[in-house]
Order: sequence, then structure tokens, then C-alpha cells
Amino acid sequence: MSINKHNGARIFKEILNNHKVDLILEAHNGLSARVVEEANFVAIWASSLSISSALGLRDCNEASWSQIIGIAENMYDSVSIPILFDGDSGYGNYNNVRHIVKRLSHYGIAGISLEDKLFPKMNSFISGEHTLTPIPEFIGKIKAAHDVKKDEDFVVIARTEALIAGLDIDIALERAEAYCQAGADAIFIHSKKSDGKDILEFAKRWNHRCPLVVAPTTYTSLPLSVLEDVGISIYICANHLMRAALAHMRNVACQIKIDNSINEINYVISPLSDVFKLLNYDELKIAESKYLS
Ligand code: SPV
Ligand code: MG
Repeated sequence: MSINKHNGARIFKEILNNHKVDLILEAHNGLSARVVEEANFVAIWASSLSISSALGLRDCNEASWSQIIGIAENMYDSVSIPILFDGDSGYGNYNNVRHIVKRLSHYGIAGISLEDKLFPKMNSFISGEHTLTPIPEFIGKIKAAHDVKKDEDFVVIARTEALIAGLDIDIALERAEAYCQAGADAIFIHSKKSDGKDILEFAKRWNHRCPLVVAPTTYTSLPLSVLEDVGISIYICANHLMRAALAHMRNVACQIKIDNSINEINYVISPLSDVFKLLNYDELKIAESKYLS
């Protein structure tokens, strides 16, 4: 199926259900979204951590939902591939979820991931307590999202933070089962362990009941084929362009300061011609000949 702005949700649903694992990469603004598309990724993860960081804010709902959605809309306008929106814990209760999902699906965003933590939530890799939402309340959010979506194919992914909260795999499975019954299109099972063994055990016991989503930020050495075999459908590279930007910006800033000059730095940064190419300035010439002649 060809990709256009109008069938992103359908395409993303197919990616979710195609019985193979697909990598999707984080973007946090229009430019990074273009980079993800240019590199031929099938979809974009609109990461709360990366978008917040790019705003200079912490990933604990310091940025408002409207700020984050505004960035997701910028990204949508910049690319043609589907965007999966990281909706945190829904910015409140079922009613906040309704409000956000209406707006996302109206705009053409492909789907939302909702996590079973309290609002405001804290990034999963920050130590401390990660309190979970009671199951009935979270089920209400999943149902509310489906009830208001403007696109039949808009995807609702339920993320359980049970393992992040230090609870055992039985509890994670119990929550996943309840979310699946409530209509979640996939389960996002998250862990901060470095070997990924808990994810593999969860996935084996889940036994392909519905597609699984993971973000293996800490367990990077698990082979993709192993994850695919246990039913992982989406492998989120959750923060890598934001971290790449931070590392490179810092190097360039230090070098300019040391050199007191921008003469040498040109060789390690993108030429402006690259920026103009990526953002398709040539199209303006074609448009000018159409509209200004
Ligand atoms: C994000 O990228 O914002 C995520 C993944 O939700 S994590 O940072 O691991 O919580
Ligand atoms: Mg997040």
C-alpha cells in the first residue's frame, strides 16, 4: 500500500499485525522526523522523553499535552510515514484521553501509546516509585480512546509499567490480559533490565495473544530474531536521535569555543545545501513558476 497522509493509521495497523518485527525510530521535531523518513524507517515514535528534552523540559509531564501534540503535528506535516504518539498516562483521566485522541486522530496521527501510571508520570528510567493506575481506571482510558477516535484504524497501544514498578511478570501478564480484553490493539511491555530476560519470559507466556511492542533502550544486545520469535512486532528506538543531537551539538559548541572560530567546524556539520535539500527548497522554484508567473 502506498503511503500518504490519509492512510497512516491503516498502514501502522498493518505494520503492527504483519507477524514480523519492525524498528521504528524516535523523532522530536520536524527536522528529525524528516531524517527518520529519509532513512527509510516505516514509522516514527513521537517520544515524550525526546520531545520534552528538545524543549529543555523533563519527561514528567512538565510539557503540556498541547505542547507535545503541537510538535507531533509539526512532524506529521513534515513526513508521510505514520506517527505513533507517546501519550504518557493520558494527561489525566479518561476525559483527557478522549480530548487528546480526538485531536490526534482528527489530525491524522496513526495511534497512541498509553501507559498505566499515574499523572504526572515520571520517565521509566528514573529511580524511585512508579505507582500504577488501578486496572479499571486504565481500562476506561483504553475504551474512551477507541470510542472517540475519528479514524477506524487509529491504533491504541496499552503500555504496562508493571516491570518498571518492580512488580513481577504475573502482574504484568494480568494487566496485559485486562488491557487486551478492553480492546488494546497491542501491548507495550517495558523493562529497564539490561539483559531483557524478563521481556522474553513475558513474551513467551503471552504466547502471541496480540502484538507486542518494546523499547529495548537498556537491553540492546538481544538479537532481533529472538524478539521476533516471541512475538515482538514493534521495536522502538526511543531516544537515539535526541541523544545523537545532544552529543554532536555539545562537541561542536566546545570546538567553536576552543577555536574561537567557525572555520574548522564546517567539516563536521551538515552543509546548508543538505538542509535545503532535506527540506525540499527546490519545490519552491516549481511552485513559483506556477503561482508567480
Ligand atoms: C519515550 O521515549 O518517551 C518512552 C520510552 O516513553 S522511555 O523513555 O523508556 O520511557
Ligand atoms: Mg515516554
